[in-house]
Amino acid sequence: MKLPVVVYPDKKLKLISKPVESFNADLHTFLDNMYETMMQSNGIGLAAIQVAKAERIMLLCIPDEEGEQNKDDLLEIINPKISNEQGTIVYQEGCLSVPSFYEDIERYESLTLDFQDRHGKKISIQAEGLLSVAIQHEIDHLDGKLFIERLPYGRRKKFEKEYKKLLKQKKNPASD
Ligand code: QAP
Ligand code: CO
Repeated sequence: MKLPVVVYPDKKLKLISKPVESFNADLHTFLDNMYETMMQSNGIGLAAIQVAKAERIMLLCIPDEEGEQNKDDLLEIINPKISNEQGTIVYQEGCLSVPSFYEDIERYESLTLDFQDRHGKKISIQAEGLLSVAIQHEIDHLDGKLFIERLPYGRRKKFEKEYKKLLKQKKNPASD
């Protein structure tokens, strides 16, 4: 089932998500619904708060060299913690909760991620490049933070102006 995506400026996006404690059938159904929502929305990453659940859950499915998303590459990440952050990378980010806006954001180039899978099993991976960027973007969601909050003042102002115009157009498409 595809779930509705919460979009900025909805205040839910500011909530701090809580750790997952039970790895039960309800969690598995929710993860499957998140996957459907992410794929049908053309996303490569999705945090639970983006579908209104304030729990420390995120999905990532990074495209391969051909730009294809394979279910084999799906990462279901629960209760994540990053460490060993190194280097910097600038990447043009977007977000399903901030539709039609993309901006360059600086992140760590590589990191270690510790998390649990859908059964509660502990997993540790190394990430670099786009995967590292995506992990940091999604963990920000779990901490109530959006990528637009990482923009310098001038670019943030420009965003607010453009985004308000866009929301107005969506409300009243006849005004074009
Ligand atoms: C987060 O973002 C991310 O505006 C995932 O109209 C972004 O999947 C990780 C999307 C950049 C790493 C690098 C955005 C789809 C998808 C839109 C997404 C839109 C349709 C964003
Ligand atoms: Co996002």
